Amino acid sequence: MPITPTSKIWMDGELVDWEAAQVHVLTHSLHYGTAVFEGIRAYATPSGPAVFRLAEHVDRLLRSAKILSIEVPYGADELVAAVKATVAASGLDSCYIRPLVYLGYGEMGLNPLPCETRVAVAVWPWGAYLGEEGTTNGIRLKTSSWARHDSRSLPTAAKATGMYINSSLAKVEAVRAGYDEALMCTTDGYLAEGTGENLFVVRRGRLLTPPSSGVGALEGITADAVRTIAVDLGYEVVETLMRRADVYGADEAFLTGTAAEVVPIASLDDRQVGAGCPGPITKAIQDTYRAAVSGEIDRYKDWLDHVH
Ligand code: PPE
Repeated sequence: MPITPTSKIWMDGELVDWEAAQVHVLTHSLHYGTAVFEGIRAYATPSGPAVFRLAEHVDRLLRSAKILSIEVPYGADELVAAVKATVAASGLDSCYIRPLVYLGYGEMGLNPLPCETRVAVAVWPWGAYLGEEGTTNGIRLKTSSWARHDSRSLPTAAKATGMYINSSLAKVEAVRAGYDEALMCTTDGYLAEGTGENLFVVRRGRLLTPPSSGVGALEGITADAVRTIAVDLGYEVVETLMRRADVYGADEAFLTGTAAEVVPIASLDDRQVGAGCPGPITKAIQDTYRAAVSGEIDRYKDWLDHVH
């Protein structure tokens, strides 16, 4: 999806022109994938643009950095302010927000410890990540031949750039085969997550989701919101290990993520999921999520951090 430039990018403490946000080709993170990042969204609300669960995203960014032994020269409050300043400078009502903590130019070699940490925040307008059609009518999913990386090889709780090679391989395989998205499993064949989304399966009125740390899935902030919404709507949510056939036989299934939001799964490996897409529970959660991020539900107003 092409990026539409906005006016400013926050870089190491100041807002610089979009075109001026450049790095040297010998930037450490470019060579070894030693960076951590976040994906956040700001939404239009009746009281202006608001960032969804900003504090939680900044918290996860700092935790990811800690896991990789990257020292971040800014505290949570400064990063929250940086995100809001970048959104405000864009003049946009809604946008995608990409904070990036990376190791800069100056040192080379695998030891990251002597490297200087740099921080950037960029924002741009981003529509439906898996397409409008997918969001409305459901996506076609394919089980990937690439296993999700094992937590003994990579710290799956960290949202680190290098780890996304795994997701990219799975995505390319799925797209080349004519599917919208890949579903990745552990090396033992348990369902983990999409390339950039968490998984929910609906069976007999209950929501089932894989245990994040057990299967090497990212602990999604959207997934957490969806669990709260589901419980508020009266549905039970259960963490359980599942296999691909559990999706083949599901009543409904959907993916969640900041970029993707709530996306129904129409089929997995060419087996239609449930009776039609989206199913009623998926639809109710999707509608409630959309209303929540738009500031239309009082109960979820704490999730919104207003920019102005
Ligand atoms: N799993 C993975 C692997 C993942 O990358 C994401 C977010 C999630 C689950 C859902 O997490 P959360 O956003 O906290 O609900 N993926 C981000 C990056 C997407 C991209 O293409 O880049 C996102 O949605 O912003």
